[in-house]
Amino acid sequence: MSAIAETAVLFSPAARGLALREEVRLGLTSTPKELPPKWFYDRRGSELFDAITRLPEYYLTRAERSILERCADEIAELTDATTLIELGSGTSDKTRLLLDALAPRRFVPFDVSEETLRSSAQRLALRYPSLEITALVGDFEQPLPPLPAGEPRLLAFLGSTIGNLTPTRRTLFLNDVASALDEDDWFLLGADLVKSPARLVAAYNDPTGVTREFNLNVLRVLNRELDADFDLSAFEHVARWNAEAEWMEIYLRSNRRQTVRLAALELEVAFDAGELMRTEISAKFHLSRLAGELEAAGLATKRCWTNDAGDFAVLLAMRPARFELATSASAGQRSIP
Ligand code: AVJ
Repeated sequence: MSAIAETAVLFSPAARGLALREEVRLGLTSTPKELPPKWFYDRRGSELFDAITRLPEYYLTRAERSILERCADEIAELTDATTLIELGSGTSDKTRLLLDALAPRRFVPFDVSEETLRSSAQRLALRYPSLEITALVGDFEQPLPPLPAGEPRLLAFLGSTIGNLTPTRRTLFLNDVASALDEDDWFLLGADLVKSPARLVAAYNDPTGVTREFNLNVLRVLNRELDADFDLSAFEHVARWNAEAEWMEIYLRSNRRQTVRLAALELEVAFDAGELMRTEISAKFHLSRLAGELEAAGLATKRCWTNDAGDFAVLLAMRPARFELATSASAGQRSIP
C-alpha cells in the first residue's frame, strides 16, 4: 500500500525526440502537409484539451461520462476485471467511474504525455491508496507492450481517441489490441457517432477559440522542441466535416506565403498563402460498422451502450476463448516492470 505511483517510460525522451523529428520531417515534406495529433499534448496542450472537454459545444466527454455512469456497474459485473489498463488516459478523469465500479487491484494508465500522466497518476494514488498504479509513458501507435499479468484484464480506450487514427492505422491498432489480450480479457472502447455536420463542426470550432489555441499549440511544441520559428499569428484554425470519409478534419491554414525554418531538422518549409496543413482527423462511427471492425480484428462485442441522443457509444468486447489470431510481430516497447 503506497500513495506513490510507479512510472515506466517505454517511450524514452530519446525515442520520443526521434519519433517527433521523423514524423514532423515526413509530415512537413509531404504534399499535402500534415502533422500527427499526438504532438498536441505537451502540458499546455493537455490543459487546452481539458478545457475543450468543458466547452458547451464539445458534447463528446459529457456524453461518454453519462454512458459510463450508467454502465460502469454492469461492466464490472461482466468483466470481473482486476487490472484496468487505459490507453491515452490523459487526466484519467472519466476513469474514476470505472475505478469506483471495478475496484481493481491494479491500474495501468498509458499515455504519450509524461507530465500529464505523472500528475494524474499521483492524484489517483492519493485518492485510491490501495490501488497499485503503474503509469506507462508510451505511444499506442507503436506495438503495445506485453500487458501486466493478473487476469481478467480490461483494456480501455475512451474519449473517441480511436477517431484520430486513419482507417489503416485503426485496423493495425485493433489487431494489436486483440493480440495483446488473452482469452477472456476485455476491451472497452468509447467512440463518437456520425451526426449532423452542424453539431460536429461546432464541436471543433468553438466561438471562444479554445480549439483554435489547442490546434495552434502544436506549432508551439515544434518551436520549442525543434527550434522552429513558426509565427502563430500567420496560421488560422480550420475545422471541416468530410462527408465522404465521415471524419472531422482539423487544419492550420497559412494566411500568407511564408517560409518556416526548423533548425533541429535543418529543414526549411515553404507555405503558400491559403495552404492547408492537416493536424488531426477525428473519425465518427456507425455502431454496427465499428462492431464489425472489432469483429474483423478478432474482438467480439458483448455489449454496447449509447446515450439517449445517440451521440456517442461505448462498446465492450472480448477475445473469445479458442479464437486463434495470427501471431503478430513481437512488441516494440519494453515490457512492464
Ligand atoms: C481527444 C482525439 C478525442 O478528436 O475529439 C478535440 C481531440 N481535437 N478538439 C477529438 C480534439 C479537437 C479529441 N480526441
